[in-house]
Amino acid sequence: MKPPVTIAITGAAGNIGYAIAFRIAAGDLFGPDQPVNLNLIEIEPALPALEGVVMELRDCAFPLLHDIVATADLDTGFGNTDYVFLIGSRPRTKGMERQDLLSANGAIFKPQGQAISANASKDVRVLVVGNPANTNALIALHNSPNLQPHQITSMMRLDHNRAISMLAEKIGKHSTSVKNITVWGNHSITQFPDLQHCTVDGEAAYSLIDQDWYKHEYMGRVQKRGAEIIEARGASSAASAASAAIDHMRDWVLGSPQDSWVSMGLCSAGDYNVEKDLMYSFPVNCKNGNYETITNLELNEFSQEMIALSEQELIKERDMVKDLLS
Ligand code: NAX
Repeated sequence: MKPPVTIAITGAAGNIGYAIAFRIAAGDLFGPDQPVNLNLIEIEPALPALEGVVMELRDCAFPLLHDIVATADLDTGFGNTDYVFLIGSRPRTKGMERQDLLSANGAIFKPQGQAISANASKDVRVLVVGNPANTNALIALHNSPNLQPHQITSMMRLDHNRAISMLAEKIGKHSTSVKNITVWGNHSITQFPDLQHCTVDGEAAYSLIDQDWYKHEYMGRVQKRGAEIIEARGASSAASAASAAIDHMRDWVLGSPQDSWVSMGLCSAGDYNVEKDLMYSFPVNCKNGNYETITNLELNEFSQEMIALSEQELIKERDMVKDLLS
């Protein structure tokens, strides 16, 4: 057996936290030969509920699960962590403007970035799930002086997986037939599920679908899937979000399938004319513990317009939190 790795999860008593902790402890993240320690982080009022999660984790007697820390203290929670899932965030409440939401979350992700920078292992990898995920990730990044930009990413994998499964369903194929979908941009309704380079069993997706369906049904359904789930379940996506977070981190660390690419929110280096220093979703391949942006795709006019639209939204979000970006 390998020595355990330490994984921190914020918002661990919440919906997604509750779903992801058990899957990680069961070995779904790094496989059946990788023991794990879990550092579960919550706000003070949620610590009693978190204690219940800890009891259940212990009751599973997971062979791979070693130490469990449950805490509201960030220095303790991020101490020596190798992998971090930043899931807990401030939800939008009635009457709250986007600016208020961004500021409220800034108050969370700034100290978390600082605490990760001060306490986590040097090679820590951080995935931000809590919304607005891309801009929260940017705030965390700007407040983590000891981390390199490539160590913090934001989650677009749920959107990516949704885009794959909805296309597969439409064409009557299995999701594994679908390759090279990108969901560009922000985790919001400006995200762009792009089928220009996508293939299904080797055939161009563009030749299998009707452009009208693509632009007027499919895109909107992917973009608004979160709302569709809330309508049906009376609660937001939790198991699928946890699953996507595991997919994202696993691929980042162990490598993504090399016959396709995945979508990840990362700090823009200016590829595809996306302004630098925005957390923006690009197509990437992951290998040897790193991700590499696919930079050579030709984009048609429609794709370019959609990519720029989401970029504009992220620039506005960044402007709203500029006081938090050091
Ligand atoms: P819940 O409200 O069920 O749980 C959030 C938990 O975070 C709560 O237990 C709360 O006490 C805790 N929390 C709040 N502030 C905290 C802080 N400063 N430190 C530690 N914990 C804190 O929400 P849940 O359904 O689990 O969703 C979590 C976040 O994921 C939300 O922001 C949600 O919008 C976002 N999502 C992001 C997705 C993505 O694709 N990027 C998809 C799923 C999800 O909607």
